[in-house]
Amino acid sequence: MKHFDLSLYLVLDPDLCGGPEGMIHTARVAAEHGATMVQLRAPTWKKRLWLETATVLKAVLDPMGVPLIINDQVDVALAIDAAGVHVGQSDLPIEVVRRLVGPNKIVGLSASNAAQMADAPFTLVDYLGVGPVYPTGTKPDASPVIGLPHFAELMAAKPLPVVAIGGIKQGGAAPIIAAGADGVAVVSAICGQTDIAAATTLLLQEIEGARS
Ligand code: TZP
Repeated sequence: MKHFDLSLYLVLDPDLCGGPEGMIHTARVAAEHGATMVQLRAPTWKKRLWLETATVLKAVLDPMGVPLIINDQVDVALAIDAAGVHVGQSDLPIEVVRRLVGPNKIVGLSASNAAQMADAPFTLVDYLGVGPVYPTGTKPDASPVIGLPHFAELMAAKPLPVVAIGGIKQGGAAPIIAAGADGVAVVSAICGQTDIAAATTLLLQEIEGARS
């Protein structure tokens, strides 16, 4: 049975986290302090580095029960038996991804507007990553900012569990949960922070506070 918790979803970035070693350290500390999922995302990497880093990340995260999701590289996800894959609108089509990974892996899909959310093949996808909700400097080619009011409208009709992404910092997570998201995905709010443990704990407290 697939089990996952989108509450606080860390997306690792090589530049912001300090390369593979920094990513592994960040993932370990964040998972120890309550991050519920970790995604390896490195659009410029060669495949060998993907494989090596993903192998270590899985060894770190598995004992803590934190699923490792691989961005885009379905072969790497299969090679290391990752918990799942996350793909964007221009990556392999979901039908192909699901055929390759089988029924038991977690499959996430990025969506940045109502049409993409409505078009998501919801029997084949486990969750949607919706954003950018706020302005972000982390992804230069990100889609237009959705903004909180429209994000709340999108949440009213969500066909699948949703993790919000894009510019989410302390203070920005609670309104997203209040708007109906199942969790928040962050890069720079954790990656590169001087106190990763504190950054993770504070975000988690904010998310839990918004739910209660
Ligand atoms: N997809 C949409 S926005 C984004 C990604 C990968 C970057 C989010 O980074 P940050 O630092 O949390 O704004």
